[in-house]
Amino acid sequence: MTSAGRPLVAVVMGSDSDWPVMQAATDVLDEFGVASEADVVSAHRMPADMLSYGQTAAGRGLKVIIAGAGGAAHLPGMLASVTTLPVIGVPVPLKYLDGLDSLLSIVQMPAGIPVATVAVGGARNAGLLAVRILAASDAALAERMASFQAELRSSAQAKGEALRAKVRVLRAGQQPHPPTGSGAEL
Ligand code: RP5
Repeated sequence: MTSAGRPLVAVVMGSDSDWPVMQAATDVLDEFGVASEADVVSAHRMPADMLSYGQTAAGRGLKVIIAGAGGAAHLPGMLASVTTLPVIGVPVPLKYLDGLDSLLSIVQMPAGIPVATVAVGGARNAGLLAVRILAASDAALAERMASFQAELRSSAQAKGEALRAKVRVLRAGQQPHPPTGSGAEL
């Protein structure tokens, strides 16, 4: 599987203004060598095209759809309603309401039509979730995910080691306080 092959993951968004957030999804898919396509598919401004995109996605060989939108963010849910593919929703934060509007629009789906919603602005995790979905039936990709997670662990351990060293230095530089009630304070 290479990022130059036939796209397996669609990264779509309601507007090109979502791209600064959504690019993290295509970036991480590239890191894992998973081919993806990126496009603007607006649920409100081009509804017929959006429905057609969702209806033809599986037939074009796509396996996962990542859909990001902001505000009244109906794109992920509407795509999920016209495809059998797993859909991952990315709430894009806009100028007002800090993305809470996007989050609630995407996450509160009615029973029967699931959208796997990531955190506000969580496009990188959306890409990683898409990799995990594909890795469930791709041993080589699962191996790469395991290596990635091992690197995360090493990095977190190194942070702990650095923090412990910092605390040791701070404490070594502090004057010890005399115990209270010992009379030393008189
Ligand atoms: C939503 O409207 C898009 O997903 C975007 O987050 C938001 C604003 O779009 P623009 O006005 O910037 O094109 O549908």
